[in-house]
Amino acid sequence: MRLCGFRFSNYHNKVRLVLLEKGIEHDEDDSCKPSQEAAFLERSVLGKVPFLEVDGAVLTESDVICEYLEEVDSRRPLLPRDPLARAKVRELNRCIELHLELVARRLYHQAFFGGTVSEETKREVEHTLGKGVRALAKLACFDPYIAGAELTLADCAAFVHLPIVSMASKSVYGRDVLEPIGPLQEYLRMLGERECFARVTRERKEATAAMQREKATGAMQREKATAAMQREEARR
Ligand SMILES: N[C@@H](CCC(=O)N[C@@H](CS)C(=O)NCC(=O)O)C(=O)O
Repeated sequence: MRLCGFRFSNYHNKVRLVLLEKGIEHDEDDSCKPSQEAAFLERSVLGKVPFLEVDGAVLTESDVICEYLEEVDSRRPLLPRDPLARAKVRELNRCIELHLELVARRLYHQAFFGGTVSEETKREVEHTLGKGVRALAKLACFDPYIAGAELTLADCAAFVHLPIVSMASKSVYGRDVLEPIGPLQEYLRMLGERECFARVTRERKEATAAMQREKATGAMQREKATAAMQREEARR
């Protein structure tokens, strides 16, 4: 199987964590960026990443991919056996992705990409995030993992998404909306010490640095080209 996406994508990294924690052999194409080009839509129906190529088929949606991995390889389970406990893990996952990450995503344009978000959007997002935070505070156990004594899929989701929600809210509101969730930082630090989690973090940072270098080189090349054009214009 081959995981396609890029290494500073939180959703891509969630699937990587699952693959690595489970010790599933796989290939990775970390050069895939989201696109609405027809050729890319042939590979990923919504033009998003990540997607998993497996036996000539393609699976999209990181949750679907993680659950598929859980079904095909249960040697190192990341979901409890008990149906109710399994559902509680999924409930946590849903809370983190649907009621926190997806909501905070509306701030990323301003928080990370130099854009501006309207005051109305900021207000709406802050209100909705408040509800998600309240829910997460009730659902999370931190005992020591987010769903209890065992590492689960919900830890993989929490590790990649919650720091971004914190960063975005600090940047836009000047406060961390996740602060009321007391043990969160300690919990994320504990997860970060696990070998696979540390690896994904290290490789995310390397990918981000490489992307920034590429951008800087591109900007320098554009500046040089503009300066050359201006010199040429001045000579005419
Ligand atoms: N629900 C999707 C979300 C994936 C997602 O939003 N990926 C981002 C990159 S981190 C993306 O492809 N964005 C482009 C877009 O939304 O068109 C999943 O769980 O896989």
